[in-house]
Amino acid sequence: TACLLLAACANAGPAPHGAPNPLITDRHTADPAPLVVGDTLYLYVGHDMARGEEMFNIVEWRVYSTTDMASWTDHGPVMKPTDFQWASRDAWASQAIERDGKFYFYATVEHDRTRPGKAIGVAVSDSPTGPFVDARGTALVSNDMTPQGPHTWDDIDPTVFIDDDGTAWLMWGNANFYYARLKPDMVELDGPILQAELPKYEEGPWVHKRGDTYYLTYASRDPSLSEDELVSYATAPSITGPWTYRGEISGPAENSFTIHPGIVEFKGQWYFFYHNGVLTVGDHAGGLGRRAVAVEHLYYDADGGIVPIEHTRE
Ligand code: FUB
Repeated sequence: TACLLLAACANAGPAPHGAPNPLITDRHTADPAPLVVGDTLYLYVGHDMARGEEMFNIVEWRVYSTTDMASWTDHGPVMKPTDFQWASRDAWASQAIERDGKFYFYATVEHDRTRPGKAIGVAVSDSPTGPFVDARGTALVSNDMTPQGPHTWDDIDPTVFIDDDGTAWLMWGNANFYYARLKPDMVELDGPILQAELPKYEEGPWVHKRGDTYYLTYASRDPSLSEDELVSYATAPSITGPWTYRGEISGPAENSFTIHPGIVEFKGQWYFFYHNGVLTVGDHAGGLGRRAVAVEHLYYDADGGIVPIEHTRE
């Protein structure tokens, strides 16, 4: 159905990007977050360990690196949720960014029992491969800071961006899309938490800039197209919007319900990272809580639109 809906087909032939999909085959990995540092691309992922019908059991974040997109080095775990002393479990989506020679890692976790629900922590390291250490001792964003009512897991999926003027922004959210300025120290919010309306918004925002245009890519849902998440995007003339919806760019991920975009330019080529549920590891078939990260080339049309992306397999 993905092929019919979006011209985005799984299993469409050899990957044209030199990277064999799935990228990591010895364990299940989810929520890929790429970061380019010099001539190396680092990829932060959650380590999926759900068993049976369990929804998710993501025990740690790991980082991999490549200089050529073909061979990948496993640097091991960079952090686990309880390295944030105030957190209890659930290494959900993350993203790292560099500022002034330090690396800041924003990550979703389950708060401890004093404040049930998801929260976002920030950790810091001198190296992209960690180890990362909690930079605050408390959550950067937690359930009591956003107007979510009974929705206790809307504070998930941070994406972080430093604008050309040096201002840093954090964006996140499930069902609601939130954003806030960060202080130059990168570990405190600087001003109110704001909200923007994005059509069919579900979760997993990722922001990038190309030329003068800001791109906000996110997991979306439209039951008239698919029961599973798709990837949609909007563009804007500034990081604070106004965002113009531009459509869907990626069909559902095979066998995983969720899809989670991560976009970077590396050595002159744009890449789209995502996850799917096609990988079997040992006795454990792929699925909702056993995902596998993958990558495709990303292209823009003459109007700056993102060309719909085909999912490939090795
Ligand atoms: O991996 C756990 C959650 O599933 C993420 O936070 C969402 O983006 C979805 O991928």
